[in-house]
Amino acid sequence: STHTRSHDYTKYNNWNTIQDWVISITSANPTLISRTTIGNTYEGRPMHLLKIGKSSGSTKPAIFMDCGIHAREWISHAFCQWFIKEAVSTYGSDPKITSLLDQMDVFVLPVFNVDGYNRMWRKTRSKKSGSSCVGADPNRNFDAGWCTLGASNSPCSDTYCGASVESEIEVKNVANFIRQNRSIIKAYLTIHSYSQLLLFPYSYKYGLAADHSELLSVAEAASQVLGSLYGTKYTSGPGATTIYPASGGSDDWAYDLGVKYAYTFELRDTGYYGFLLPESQIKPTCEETMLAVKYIAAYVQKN
Ligand code: ING
Ligand code: ZN
Repeated sequence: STHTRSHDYTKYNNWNTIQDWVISITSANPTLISRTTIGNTYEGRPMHLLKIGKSSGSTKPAIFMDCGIHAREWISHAFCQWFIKEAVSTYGSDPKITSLLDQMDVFVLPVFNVDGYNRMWRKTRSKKSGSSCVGADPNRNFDAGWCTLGASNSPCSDTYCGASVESEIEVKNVANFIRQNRSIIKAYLTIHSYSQLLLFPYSYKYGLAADHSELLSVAEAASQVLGSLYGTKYTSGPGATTIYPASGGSDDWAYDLGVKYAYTFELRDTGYYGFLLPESQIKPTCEETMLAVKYIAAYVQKN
Protein backbone atom coordinates (compact mmCIF):
# COMPACT_ATOMS: atom_id res chain seq x y z
CA SER A 1 0.00 0.00 0.00
CA THR A 2 1.12 3.51 -0.66
CA HIS A 3 0.21 5.05 2.64
CA THR A 4 -0.95 4.45 6.15
CA ARG A 5 -4.60 3.42 6.13
CA SER A 6 -5.44 5.20 9.33
CA HIS A 7 -3.95 8.59 8.53
CA ASP A 8 -6.59 11.25 7.97
CA TYR A 9 -5.35 13.85 5.51
CA THR A 10 -8.46 15.97 6.00
CA LYS A 11 -7.80 16.63 9.69
CA TYR A 12 -5.33 18.87 11.49
CA ASN A 13 -3.15 16.12 12.91
CA ASN A 14 -1.08 16.68 16.04
CA TRP A 15 2.68 16.17 16.17
CA ASN A 16 2.56 12.62 17.53
CA THR A 17 0.21 11.57 14.74
CA ILE A 18 2.36 13.28 12.11
CA GLN A 19 5.53 11.71 13.47
CA ASP A 20 4.00 8.19 13.46
CA TRP A 21 2.80 8.83 9.91
CA VAL A 22 6.22 10.09 8.74
CA ILE A 23 7.76 6.81 9.89
CA SER A 24 5.03 4.52 8.57
CA ILE A 25 4.62 6.16 5.14
CA THR A 26 8.38 5.90 4.66
CA SER A 27 8.50 2.20 5.48
CA ALA A 28 5.44 1.54 3.30
CA ASN A 29 7.11 3.21 0.28
CA PRO A 30 10.77 2.22 0.40
CA THR A 31 11.37 2.76 -3.32
CA LEU A 32 10.02 6.32 -3.28
CA ILE A 33 10.66 7.76 0.18
CA SER A 34 13.67 7.97 2.40
CA ARG A 35 13.82 9.74 5.72
CA THR A 36 16.55 11.63 7.50
CA THR A 37 16.67 13.92 10.49
CA ILE A 38 18.26 17.30 9.89
CA GLY A 39 18.66 17.91 13.61
CA ASN A 40 16.59 18.47 16.71
CA THR A 41 14.45 21.40 17.76
CA TYR A 42 15.12 23.61 20.79
CA GLU A 43 13.05 21.28 22.96
CA GLY A 44 14.76 18.22 21.48
CA ARG A 45 12.22 16.93 18.97
CA PRO A 46 13.57 15.47 15.72
CA MET A 47 13.14 17.45 12.49
CA HIS A 48 12.21 14.70 10.03
CA LEU A 49 12.96 15.35 6.37
CA LEU A 50 11.54 13.09 3.66
CA LYS A 51 13.15 12.70 0.27
CA ILE A 52 10.54 11.76 -2.33
CA GLY A 53 11.87 10.41 -5.62
CA LYS A 54 12.74 7.29 -7.54
CA SER A 55 16.29 6.22 -6.76
CA SER A 56 18.40 6.48 -9.87
CA GLY A 57 21.84 5.59 -8.64
CA SER A 58 23.13 9.09 -9.28
CA THR A 59 22.47 12.42 -7.59
CA LYS A 60 19.37 14.13 -8.93
CA PRO A 61 18.44 17.79 -8.97
CA ALA A 62 16.01 18.59 -6.18
CA ILE A 63 13.24 20.81 -4.86
CA PHE A 64 13.10 21.67 -1.16
CA MET A 65 9.71 22.37 0.44
CA ASP A 66 8.90 23.14 4.06
CA CYS A 67 5.65 23.48 5.95
CA GLY A 68 4.89 24.88 9.36
CA ILE A 69 7.60 27.50 9.84
CA HIS A 70 4.86 29.29 11.77
CA ALA A 71 3.13 26.98 14.21
CA ARG A 72 -0.42 28.33 13.98
CA GLU A 73 -0.67 28.14 10.19
CA TRP A 74 -2.14 24.63 10.35
CA ILE A 75 -3.26 24.40 6.72
CA SER A 76 0.44 24.51 5.84
CA HIS A 77 1.27 21.34 7.78
CA ALA A 78 -1.79 19.68 6.24
CA PHE A 79 -0.49 20.52 2.78
CA CYS A 80 2.88 18.80 3.20
CA GLN A 81 1.12 15.62 4.33
CA TRP A 82 -1.24 15.88 1.35
CA PHE A 83 1.62 16.46 -1.07
CA ILE A 84 3.50 13.36 0.08
CA LYS A 85 0.35 11.22 -0.08
CA GLU A 86 -0.45 12.46 -3.60
CA ALA A 87 3.11 12.03 -4.81
CA VAL A 88 3.40 8.41 -3.73
CA SER A 89 -0.15 7.41 -4.66
CA THR A 90 -0.06 8.93 -8.16
CA TYR A 91 3.48 7.89 -9.07
CA GLY A 92 3.10 5.57 -12.05
CA SER A 93 -0.34 6.89 -13.05
CA ASP A 94 0.05 10.68 -13.18
CA PRO A 95 2.58 11.43 -15.94
CA LYS A 96 3.68 14.74 -14.37
CA ILE A 97 4.38 13.23 -10.96
CA THR A 98 6.01 10.16 -12.49
CA SER A 99 8.34 12.20 -14.64
CA LEU A 100 9.10 14.61 -11.78
CA LEU A 101 10.00 11.86 -9.34
CA ASP A 102 11.99 9.98 -11.98
CA GLN A 103 14.12 13.01 -12.75
CA MET A 104 14.16 14.97 -9.50
CA ASP A 105 13.93 14.50 -5.74
CA VAL A 106 11.59 16.53 -3.59
CA PHE A 107 12.80 17.12 -0.05
CA VAL A 108 9.83 17.76 2.21
CA LEU A 109 10.10 19.05 5.78
CA PRO A 110 6.52 18.42 7.00
CA VAL A 111 6.89 20.38 10.26
CA PHE A 112 9.59 23.05 10.55
CA ASN A 113 8.59 24.55 13.90
CA VAL A 114 7.72 21.38 15.81
CA ASP A 115 7.93 22.88 19.29
CA GLY A 116 5.42 25.61 18.57
CA TYR A 117 2.91 23.39 16.75
CA ASN A 118 -0.60 22.68 18.14
CA ARG A 119 -0.77 26.06 19.74
CA MET A 120 -2.15 29.37 18.44
CA TRP A 121 1.47 30.38 18.29
CA ARG A 122 3.80 31.70 15.60
CA LYS A 123 7.36 31.63 16.90
CA THR A 124 9.81 29.00 18.09
CA ARG A 125 9.86 28.09 21.82
CA SER A 126 13.44 29.10 22.65
CA LYS A 127 14.11 30.76 25.98
CA LYS A 128 16.13 33.90 26.41
CA SER A 129 17.81 34.98 29.62
CA GLY A 130 16.59 38.34 30.81
CA SER A 131 13.20 38.00 29.15
CA SER A 132 10.07 36.18 30.17
CA CYS A 133 8.92 36.10 26.56
CA VAL A 134 9.45 32.90 24.58
CA GLY A 135 10.61 32.30 21.02
CA ALA A 136 11.79 34.12 17.92
CA ASP A 137 10.15 34.35 14.51
CA PRO A 138 11.89 31.73 12.35
CA ASN A 139 10.91 33.68 9.24
CA ARG A 140 12.82 36.71 10.54
CA ASN A 141 15.87 34.72 11.61
CA PHE A 142 17.47 33.87 8.24
CA ASP A 143 20.47 35.76 6.93
CA ALA A 144 18.64 38.08 4.53
CA GLY A 145 18.92 41.72 5.59
CA TRP A 146 18.54 40.34 9.09
CA CYS A 147 16.49 42.49 11.49
CA THR A 148 16.44 45.58 9.30
CA LEU A 149 12.90 45.91 7.88
CA GLY A 150 9.62 44.53 9.22
CA ALA A 151 11.18 42.70 12.13
CA SER A 152 11.54 43.50 15.81
CA ASN A 153 14.41 43.54 18.29
CA SER A 154 12.01 42.93 21.14
CA PRO A 155 11.83 39.33 22.40
CA CYS A 156 8.15 39.82 23.18
CA SER A 157 7.23 40.73 19.61
CA ASP A 158 5.66 38.15 17.29
CA THR A 159 8.21 39.19 14.66
CA TYR A 160 11.25 39.07 16.97
CA CYS A 161 14.27 38.45 14.74
CA GLY A 162 16.17 36.48 17.41
CA ALA A 163 19.47 37.23 19.17
CA SER A 164 21.51 36.74 15.95
CA VAL A 165 21.27 35.25 12.46
CA GLU A 166 20.27 31.55 12.75
CA SER A 167 20.05 31.82 16.53
CA GLU A 168 17.06 29.48 16.30
CA ILE A 169 18.29 25.90 16.00
CA GLU A 170 15.43 24.99 13.64
CA VAL A 171 16.56 27.75 11.24
CA LYS A 172 20.19 26.70 11.54
CA ASN A 173 19.30 23.06 10.79
CA VAL A 174 17.36 23.99 7.65
CA ALA A 175 19.97 26.51 6.49
CA ASN A 176 22.77 23.96 7.00
CA PHE A 177 20.91 21.34 4.98
CA ILE A 178 20.22 23.72 2.10
CA ARG A 179 23.81 25.06 2.14
CA GLN A 180 25.18 21.51 2.06
CA ASN A 181 22.90 20.64 -0.87
CA ARG A 182 22.98 23.97 -2.69
CA SER A 183 24.44 22.46 -5.86
CA ILE A 184 21.39 20.20 -6.35
CA ILE A 185 18.55 22.35 -4.92
CA LYS A 186 16.89 24.17 -7.82
CA ALA A 187 13.77 25.42 -6.07
CA TYR A 188 12.76 26.37 -2.54
CA LEU A 189 9.07 26.39 -1.63
CA THR A 190 7.80 27.45 1.78
CA ILE A 191 4.17 27.11 2.78
CA HIS A 192 2.42 29.63 5.03
CA SER A 193 -1.10 30.93 5.53
CA TYR A 194 -3.12 33.00 5.08
CA SER A 195 -3.83 35.61 2.34
CA GLN A 196 -3.86 33.64 -0.96
CA LEU A 197 -0.58 35.00 -2.27
CA LEU A 198 2.30 33.57 -4.21
CA LEU A 199 5.32 35.60 -3.15
CA PHE A 200 8.92 35.67 -4.29
CA PRO A 201 12.02 37.79 -3.51
CA TYR A 202 12.52 40.29 -2.31
CA SER A 203 10.86 40.97 1.01
CA TYR A 204 13.88 42.46 2.82
CA LYS A 205 14.30 45.23 0.25
CA TYR A 206 12.28 46.99 -2.42
CA GLY A 207 14.71 46.29 -5.24
CA LEU A 208 13.64 43.70 -7.79
CA ALA A 209 15.29 40.29 -8.00
CA ALA A 210 17.57 39.72 -10.98
CA ASP A 211 15.13 37.01 -12.12
CA HIS A 212 12.05 39.13 -11.39
CA SER A 213 10.26 38.75 -14.70
CA GLU A 214 10.72 34.99 -14.85
CA LEU A 215 9.70 34.55 -11.19
CA LEU A 216 6.62 36.70 -11.81
CA SER A 217 5.52 34.90 -14.94
CA VAL A 218 5.91 31.48 -13.31
CA ALA A 219 3.98 32.73 -10.25
CA GLU A 220 1.19 34.16 -12.37
CA ALA A 221 0.84 30.96 -14.37
CA ALA A 222 0.89 28.86 -11.18
CA SER A 223 -1.78 31.11 -9.61
CA GLN A 224 -3.92 30.75 -12.72
CA VAL A 225 -3.69 26.95 -12.59
CA LEU A 226 -4.49 27.01 -8.86
CA GLY A 227 -7.61 29.07 -9.50
CA SER A 228 -8.82 26.85 -12.32
CA LEU A 229 -10.13 24.24 -9.87
CA TYR A 230 -12.38 26.22 -7.49
CA GLY A 231 -11.95 29.82 -8.60
CA THR A 232 -9.69 30.74 -5.66
CA LYS A 233 -8.02 34.08 -6.42
CA TYR A 234 -4.31 34.44 -5.81
CA THR A 235 -2.12 37.51 -6.17
CA SER A 236 1.56 37.15 -6.97
CA GLY A 237 4.53 39.46 -6.64
CA PRO A 238 7.61 40.33 -4.60
CA GLY A 239 7.02 40.09 -0.86
CA ALA A 240 7.94 43.68 0.00
CA THR A 241 5.27 45.24 -2.20
CA THR A 242 2.71 42.43 -2.25
CA ILE A 243 2.34 41.65 1.49
CA TYR A 244 4.77 43.82 3.50
CA PRO A 245 8.51 44.46 3.81
CA ALA A 246 10.08 41.86 6.09
CA SER A 247 13.71 40.88 6.54
CA GLY A 248 15.15 37.52 7.55
CA GLY A 249 12.75 35.44 5.48
CA SER A 250 13.67 32.00 4.20
CA ASP A 251 12.82 32.56 0.53
CA ASP A 252 15.01 35.66 0.28
CA TRP A 253 17.86 33.81 1.96
CA ALA A 254 17.54 30.79 -0.36
CA TYR A 255 17.37 33.06 -3.41
CA ASP A 256 20.51 34.99 -2.45
CA LEU A 257 22.25 31.65 -1.86
CA GLY A 258 21.57 30.78 -5.50
CA VAL A 259 18.27 28.88 -5.40
CA LYS A 260 16.55 30.73 -8.22
CA TYR A 261 12.97 29.48 -7.86
CA ALA A 262 12.24 30.64 -4.31
CA TYR A 263 8.56 31.01 -3.49
CA THR A 264 6.44 31.63 -0.40
CA PHE A 265 2.84 30.40 -0.62
CA GLU A 266 0.22 32.04 1.56
CA LEU A 267 -2.66 29.56 1.41
CA ARG A 268 -6.39 30.14 2.13
CA ASP A 269 -8.21 32.14 3.17
CA THR A 270 -8.18 35.95 2.93
CA GLY A 271 -9.06 36.51 6.59
CA TYR A 272 -12.60 35.30 7.25
CA TYR A 273 -11.34 32.28 9.21
CA GLY A 274 -7.66 33.25 9.01
CA PHE A 275 -5.46 30.72 10.79
CA LEU A 276 -8.56 28.83 11.97
CA LEU A 277 -9.44 27.53 8.52
CA PRO A 278 -12.11 24.81 8.98
CA GLU A 279 -11.07 21.23 8.33
CA SER A 280 -13.71 21.06 5.59
CA GLN A 281 -11.41 23.32 3.55
CA ILE A 282 -8.30 21.13 3.86
CA LYS A 283 -9.16 18.96 0.85
CA PRO A 284 -10.04 21.75 -1.62
CA THR A 285 -7.13 23.91 -0.43
CA CYS A 286 -4.65 21.05 -0.83
CA GLU A 287 -6.06 20.00 -4.21
CA GLU A 288 -5.75 23.48 -5.69
CA THR A 289 -2.31 24.06 -4.13
CA MET A 290 -1.10 20.75 -5.61
CA LEU A 291 -1.82 22.14 -9.07
CA ALA A 292 0.36 25.19 -8.44
CA VAL A 293 3.18 23.21 -6.86
CA LYS A 294 3.12 20.69 -9.71
CA TYR A 295 3.18 23.55 -12.22
CA ILE A 296 6.25 25.12 -10.60
CA ALA A 297 7.95 21.73 -10.25
CA ALA A 298 7.38 20.91 -13.93
CA TYR A 299 8.74 24.32 -14.90
CA VAL A 300 11.84 23.84 -12.76
CA GLN A 301 12.29 20.32 -14.14
CA LYS A 302 12.46 21.57 -17.75
CA ASN A 303 14.63 24.61 -16.96
N1 ING B 1 3.68 35.62 6.17
C1 ING B 1 5.07 35.79 5.95
C2 ING B 1 5.75 36.29 7.23
O1 ING B 1 6.71 35.67 7.66
C3 ING B 1 6.78 36.72 4.37
C4 ING B 1 5.35 36.73 4.80
C5 ING B 1 7.17 35.99 3.26
C6 ING B 1 7.73 37.45 5.05
C7 ING B 1 8.49 35.98 2.85
C8 ING B 1 9.08 37.44 4.63
C9 ING B 1 9.45 36.69 3.54
O2 ING B 1 5.31 37.29 7.79
C10 ING B 1 3.12 34.85 7.14
N2 ING B 1 1.79 34.63 7.13
O3 ING B 1 3.79 34.35 8.00
ZN1 ZN C 1 3.74 32.27 8.26
